[in-house]
Amino acid sequence: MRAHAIAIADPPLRSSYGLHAPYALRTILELENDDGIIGISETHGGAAILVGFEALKPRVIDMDPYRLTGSLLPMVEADTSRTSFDRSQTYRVPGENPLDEAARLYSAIEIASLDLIGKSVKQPVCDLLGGRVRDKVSFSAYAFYKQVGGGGEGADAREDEYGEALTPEAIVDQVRQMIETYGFRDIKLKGGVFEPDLEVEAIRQLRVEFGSQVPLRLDPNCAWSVKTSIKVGQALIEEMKDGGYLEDPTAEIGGMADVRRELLQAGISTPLASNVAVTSFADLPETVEKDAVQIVLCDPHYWGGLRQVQYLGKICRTFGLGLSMHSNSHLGISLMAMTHAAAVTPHLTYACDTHYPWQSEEDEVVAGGRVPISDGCVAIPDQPGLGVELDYDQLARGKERYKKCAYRKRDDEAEMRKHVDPNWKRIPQRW
Ligand code: GKR
Ligand code: MG
Repeated sequence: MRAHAIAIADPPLRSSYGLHAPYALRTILELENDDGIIGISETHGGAAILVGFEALKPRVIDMDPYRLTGSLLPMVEADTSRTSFDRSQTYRVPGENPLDEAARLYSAIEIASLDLIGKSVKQPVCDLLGGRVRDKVSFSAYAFYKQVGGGGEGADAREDEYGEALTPEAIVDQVRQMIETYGFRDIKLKGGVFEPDLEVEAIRQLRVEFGSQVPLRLDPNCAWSVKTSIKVGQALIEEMKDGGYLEDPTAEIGGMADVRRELLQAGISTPLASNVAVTSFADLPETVEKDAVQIVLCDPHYWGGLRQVQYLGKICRTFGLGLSMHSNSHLGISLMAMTHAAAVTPHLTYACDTHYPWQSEEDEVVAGGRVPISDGCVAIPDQPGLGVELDYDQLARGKERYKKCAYRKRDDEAEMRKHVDPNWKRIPQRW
């Protein structure tokens, strides 16, 4: 069992959390069996998760990858804690919430085990899990307000492919560029950066430019009060029709339920989605009872792996909820795990999120280069396992970057102060 800490260039993207740092931290996990077959996975990065993997080593070494459920699943099943923080974010410090860490660690081990099994029996991961229900998986264009510049620093700086985007017009240009390159057919805008009226304007301009065939999502990561969320919901009735949604407008299950109730009373049925208020199975009973969220955003990295995403799909279907997929800055191994998860989850009702267009070829650790996205989709390859292998030279470069990088956890607020506004403070409910 080998966990490799890497750093990958990440452009200065904005959100209500602050600003992305020049490097995003990731971890690449390798599990090697007695025959020398290696299974791989990719997950959140930084110092804390490495400590978690190290602590698990004695339980993982000599484990049978076919018997993962019996050996390690209790880690995930114990994950019944309820928290109000955004667990889709950075890996947390060990001890702060051990149950939350458990699902993340288990996910990475499950995915690497499935890759290993797939490679040993020569079957794609999705076909080990009951078989694919789709051969390709749709992803959405993920637009961000953005400062000028590409990712990386100094001699390691990357091209600024997309340029600055701090106005509605620049967001439209960014999305056009992304759609021209990748063929996406859905659009998500990360909001919570500017006055809600300006973000409403950006969504309106996206609708005018791309038409009603292209569903739109807006996600301010809880930066709005209940009142503001309702105002935005009212302002975007037309734009959110036809497969769109408002994602985490406000904080907490109770807050989301208030927004939903008020919108329904006003005759507005725009669905609410979440990867902040709802991040674990333990959140589902209250969510369903209060009709707080109509779409859950799964993510194999922190919901406990691919099988847990399949279970989540079934639960969502049972309770009449939709299912979409969350993402964070990632490389091709994560993209393939997300694609396989989506391929074996029949009740996936929306295109998945991906940050992949924001990462660059120079940092990809997948042998042969970046995973192709065409017509907005990633195809399930015929190769066994996840369908990708590690490029060890590229991995070594990623490890070098990690060594040089000054930080060991994500801190978007600090980056915002450093590069944009020395007095900036994250205000969880800014508007
Ligand atoms: O990359 O800044 C970001 C996003 O805000 C990310 O961290 C979120 O977890 O994309 C995510 C989301 O949908 O909330
Ligand atoms: Mg979100």
